[in-house]
Amino acid sequence: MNILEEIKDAACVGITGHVRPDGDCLGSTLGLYNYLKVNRPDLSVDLYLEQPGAEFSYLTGIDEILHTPKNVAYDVFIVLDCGSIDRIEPFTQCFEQAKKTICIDHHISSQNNDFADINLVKPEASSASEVLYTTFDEDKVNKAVAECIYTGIIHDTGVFKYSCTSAKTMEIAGKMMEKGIAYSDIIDNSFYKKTYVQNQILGRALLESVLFYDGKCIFSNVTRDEMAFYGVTGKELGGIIEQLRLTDGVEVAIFLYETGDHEHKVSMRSKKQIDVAKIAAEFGGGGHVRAAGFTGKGTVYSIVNKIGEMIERQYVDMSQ
Ligand SMILES: [Mn+2]
Repeated sequence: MNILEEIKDAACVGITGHVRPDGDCLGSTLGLYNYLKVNRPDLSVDLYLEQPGAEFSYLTGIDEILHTPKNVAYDVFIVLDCGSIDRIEPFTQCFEQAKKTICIDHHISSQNNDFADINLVKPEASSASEVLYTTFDEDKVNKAVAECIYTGIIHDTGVFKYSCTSAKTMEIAGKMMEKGIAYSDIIDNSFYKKTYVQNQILGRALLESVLFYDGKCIFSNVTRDEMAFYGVTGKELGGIIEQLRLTDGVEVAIFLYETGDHEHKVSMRSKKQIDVAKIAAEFGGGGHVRAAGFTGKGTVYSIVNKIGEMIERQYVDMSQ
């Protein structure tokens, strides 16, 4: 796919990504937004997303993101980094009213149900940003676009370390570096940087973590009271699951934070064997084989017990 070809007859284009935008969601949507701004100056482009985190403020165009849907019938509406239409709320009406829709994504097929008119879905790609880049003309990518693509790639690969990272991923990242981006700053400031309270709550979550299933699994949780005490939101708890995953001997890490009465947002990571996307799907969530999540009803222990049973079932299936 060449994205400029796909939209060549369009006068107005809308773009969105998934709810609670992460680095890849922002990198891919803003990457496309900036690419179209530069290479189709005649085009009217709107980008819709929820309010992004402050750590991404260096991305060009981030202040132009719209948070409420316009009542416009777009010639083309493009959804990135999103496998299902129910994850673009509250911008569904823009999608439904559009004359043509395109989805550019990397979620596995059981989660991407080809909901658009044209679907470019590459489950083997590291990130939606990587898939998007393949639709660009290389010589039309400027530094601002390169910063977005690079950001998307480092976030969905955990800075080039998850198994979704391929030689192709590195090649694209290298090309982005050649555009003169401040790659060390991007990695430090958008990925690794933690505020003082984020480090405090990370320390607390690690201190209270529990190993189970012969040390193959670990979980920890943060309550609403604790979040209020430290003055943090769910968005700021991002690094905790990653540190849990790194625990020696652990195959699956689970992190939960309370979002309501008997309701938790649950993240899971696995190293090599367990398919956490499959587990998340059973709870109505989604994600990737090694990184997935869902919103779970019940107490921390009831949710973790259910996940534990599913992990055990996968081990049993593997041994047969
Ligand atoms: Mn992604």
